[in-house]
Amino acid sequence: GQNRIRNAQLRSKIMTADQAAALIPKGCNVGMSGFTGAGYPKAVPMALADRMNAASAAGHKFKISVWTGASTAPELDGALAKVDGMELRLPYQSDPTCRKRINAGEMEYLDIHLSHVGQFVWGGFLGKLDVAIIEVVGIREDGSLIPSSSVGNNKTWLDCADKIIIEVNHWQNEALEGMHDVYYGTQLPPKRKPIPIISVSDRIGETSLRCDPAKVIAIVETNAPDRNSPFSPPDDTSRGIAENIVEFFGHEVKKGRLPKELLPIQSGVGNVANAVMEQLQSAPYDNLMAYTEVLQDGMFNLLRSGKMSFASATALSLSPNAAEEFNRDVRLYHDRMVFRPQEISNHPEVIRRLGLIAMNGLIEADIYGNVNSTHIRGTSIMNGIGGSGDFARNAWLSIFMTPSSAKNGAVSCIVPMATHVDHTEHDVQVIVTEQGLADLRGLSPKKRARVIIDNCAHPIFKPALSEYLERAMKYSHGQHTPHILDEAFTFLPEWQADRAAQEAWKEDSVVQN
Ligand code: 0RQ
Repeated sequence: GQNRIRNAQLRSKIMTADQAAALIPKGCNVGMSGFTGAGYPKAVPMALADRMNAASAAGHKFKISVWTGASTAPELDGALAKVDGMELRLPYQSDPTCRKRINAGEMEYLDIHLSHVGQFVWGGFLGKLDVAIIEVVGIREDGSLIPSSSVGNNKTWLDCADKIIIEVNHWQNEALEGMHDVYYGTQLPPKRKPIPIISVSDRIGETSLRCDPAKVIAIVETNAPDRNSPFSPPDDTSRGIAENIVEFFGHEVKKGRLPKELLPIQSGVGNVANAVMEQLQSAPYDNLMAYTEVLQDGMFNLLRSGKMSFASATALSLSPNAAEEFNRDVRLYHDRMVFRPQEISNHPEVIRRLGLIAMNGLIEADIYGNVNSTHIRGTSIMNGIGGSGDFARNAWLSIFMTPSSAKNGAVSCIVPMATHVDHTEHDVQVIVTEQGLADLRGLSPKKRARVIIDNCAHPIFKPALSEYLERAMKYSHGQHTPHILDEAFTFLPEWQADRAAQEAWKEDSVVQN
């Protein structure tokens, strides 16, 4: 512990996770570190879950509100959701138990653009932050904290919380020290100044997180890996999507609309995003750059092979194999990677200035180009909007990618009208599936509908979508964005069951009359 905790005054605060969890009051707001399964606290949340369990066995309710950077892991979201210990969760989650509780109406969830969280807290819109629990690699002599595999909202939590609990994780590589860039120049309006990032690799801040030692109530030492889930190897569908995107880049370069080393890339979470990065490995582009949120295996491999010269992110989200490799060679990446707070990695001003190519997943897109990233059947949350809105609206080129169908072909991901809209037709420039790619730029709604159906829909659903559009273009009251409103959601399998039940009920009541 001595080497990692170099500040003598703070060393006296070392205790067990149980002792630290005992210092967290019931009903408080807790800001935790963690972003896409990286850099989350690994011991105190579980100890807290045990305390909650004991309280509930004794007939008391013990809940807290949990704020993070983004998704965490079973040891945090999973453990707290299992004991029904979260009153409210924000801003992004992807835990199965957590999701179940939210969709059962047992837990509140606030789905916020990831770049907005910091300013919401500073603005006081979310209430007081009582406790911060932050995983770090170590503590410097001056008491500042060396961030671990994600920065997320840690700066905001440390600045705003009344009390701070630090987890020093010995599993995290000490050589991460120096790879972070924590910017301390953000202000609230009307005092804001430009954020001086002109190119992806610019450093504008400090390598550690400032921390007031007087607020530190506990330090807990851990030795546990990040979530590090493996990615599925690219299948035909994700390879098809990736090939369509790479072909499109070639077309754009030929037209002179993208430079030959492309523009800085943002790539979303998940297998499809990872497959696209893998595909770039064999594409004819060099000196690629990334200005993104999450650095997954595909992007790491581009850095390793030298196809990508620099990546800026807020979190490292690697598979176990890639994590092992990164840990072994970390020094090689010191001048090729930087990790920033999420308010900077996702900042609209910087995204717009750098002119990013943003690539994110979706749940469904409608024929006019509205995208649903978050809700199954318009009512159940999947994960959350994450950073997709920060990037989609402000990127130079905004691409959404998806398999054309879900649930083994039972559900079309291209629908007449999205059941929930996260990204409007104005923010979506390109939609791509394994079937093909629709470039929507410059197209009016009816032309967009034609090209989305023709290029992106699965052949099984294409005739019905075409027929819907044709009828809407005959019978819709308005002919700017034609719809047949009482049929707009009939693509949902559930709708057909509901409809059959309704018809049966109608027939019954006619007979009875
Ligand atoms: O569920 O595994 O239970 O079958 O949704 O779908 O196809 O595996 O795709 O992993 O890329 O996730 C939008 C959720 C896509 C993700 C979303 C079901 C499908 C499967 C996942 P199962 P896939 P992906 C920056 C960017 C928002 C945040 C974001 C996401 C599951 O990309 O969370 O973009 N995006 N952040 O079966 C019913 C449909 C469906 C459907 C998919 N139409 N109907 N189920 N599914 N389409 C990073 C961060 O912000 C951190």
